[in-house]
Amino acid sequence: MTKNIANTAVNDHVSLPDYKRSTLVSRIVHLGFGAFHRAHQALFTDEVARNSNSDWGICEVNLFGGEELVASLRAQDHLYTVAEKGGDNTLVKMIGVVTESLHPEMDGVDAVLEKMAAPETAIVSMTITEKGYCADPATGTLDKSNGLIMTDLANPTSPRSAIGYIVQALRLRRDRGLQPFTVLSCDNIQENGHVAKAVVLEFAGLVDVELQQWIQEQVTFPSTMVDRIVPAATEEMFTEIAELVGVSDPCGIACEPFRQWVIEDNFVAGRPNWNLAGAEFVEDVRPYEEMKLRMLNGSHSFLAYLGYLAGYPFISATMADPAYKQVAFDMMMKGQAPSLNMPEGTDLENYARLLIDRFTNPSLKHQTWQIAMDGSQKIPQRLVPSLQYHLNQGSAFTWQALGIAGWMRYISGQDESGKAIDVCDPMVNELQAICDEHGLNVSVVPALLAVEKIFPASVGQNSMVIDAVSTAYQSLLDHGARTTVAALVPKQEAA
Ligand code: NAI
Ligand code: CS2
Repeated sequence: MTKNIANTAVNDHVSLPDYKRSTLVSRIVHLGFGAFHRAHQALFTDEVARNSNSDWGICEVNLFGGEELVASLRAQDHLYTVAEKGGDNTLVKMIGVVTESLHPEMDGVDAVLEKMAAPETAIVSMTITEKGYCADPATGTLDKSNGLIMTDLANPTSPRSAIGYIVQALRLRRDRGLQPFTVLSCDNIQENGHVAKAVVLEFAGLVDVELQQWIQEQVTFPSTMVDRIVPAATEEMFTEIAELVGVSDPCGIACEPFRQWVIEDNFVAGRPNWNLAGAEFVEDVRPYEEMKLRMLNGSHSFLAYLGYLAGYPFISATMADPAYKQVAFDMMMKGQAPSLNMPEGTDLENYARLLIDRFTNPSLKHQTWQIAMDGSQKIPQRLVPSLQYHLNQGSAFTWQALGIAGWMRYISGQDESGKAIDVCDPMVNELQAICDEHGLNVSVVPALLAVEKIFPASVGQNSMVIDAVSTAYQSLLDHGARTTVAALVPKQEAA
């Protein structure tokens, strides 16, 4: 028998689940057993079980990929470890709240639908990446030209997309006279609950208008702000976790110590007391979401594109460059913060300083390439709304313009030394066709700004935006990313 964390004694310092796992019930079905969920929602739920007599367990589902991960999870009794890596110490926790797992390729589509439609399922939560919502990124409405959506609309009882699964599972519940579940989006999307609701309702309306009405009346879609930096797993990380735990854990994941979860308290069939693990329940999550998406994710994307182009493989490496560190802070405070409308007493400067420290954490190897992925889905959340704010105010949007120019230079598919870039994006074909037509030439800027799925016309067709992004793009061509970023450091600080 292969040794794993379920059948081998682990090192003493690993904090183990101290509750009775056999009493847990799969009340949550989670779509997207990726890196983030393991270190965030599952860990919060585990902590609730440690701090109370909660019976909330999770059935994990991966709709796309990750079959090996699911097989490994099953082999180790659905246990796995999380290593929280601070600057100088690491805490290792074993998570025990995962009760079962399903995968349509391994268990069939119906097994997943039946679990979602089971009477005890109270929440269907999701970390399926921005593209999983099959929404038009600029408007947040259902993208009916999306291949998965077209397939699911033609065959709604055997879905492939997360949206198709949710609608079909809700149809089964309605037909069986069961109460609905809450749909809980935990992805980095502005008003993620509203976007989830919009795409689910629109899809339902196209297959069954009465079902659409039932969902509208019965189902809630609370929005959430989720935060914890969880880089994708690497071989180096697995080796480190094996040393810390005493046995290898193919489902283990490392992350930063910081975590935050702000949730709209609007659940139709109950919820765990995630507040016992530090989550905050609020009436309106929007200001928190906007703060995080613009200050953290906006500057993260900026650092990812301009860092990658400069040859920095990790965010911590870009932060070791004093110019990048300074410009990231300025972008947060001067570029993004002014566009926010926060509750009184929010200290945005303190928040920005914390973000700079988190990005600098040298023990996290967060690849610039990973964050650069799926830019077409991220830029509309992270850079466009603040740019729009500055246009309305008549104020400078230098950082947003350079961030967008960095993305355009990155998706050309060729780095500054002429090496190929592996561009991952659901719109890669459309975007690279535009890039190929123009080559590395500033004429690509208006052509990309005209892609309305990413840039609303009020931004993409605005001559000030076209000029500012073109100037930044030309500088990237003429001088490269490092020099272009350094030129944004205010003179006295550069001296
Ligand atoms: P991951 O790559 O480890 O996992 C992605 C998950 O999404 C997988 O479970 C996969 O099955 C699923 N997925 C991918 N495409 C899908 C589709 N079209 N439909 C349905 N499911 C799909 O990524 P990770 O790190 O777990 O991040 C996932 C999302 O979580 C991010 O896109 C972001 O929205 C959110 N998030 C991630 C953070 C991080 O630091 N990793 C922090 C905060 C939020
Ligand atoms: C990152 C985020 O991959 C990305 O695009 O910006 O996943 C980031 O790490 C998280 O939002 C932090 O909470």
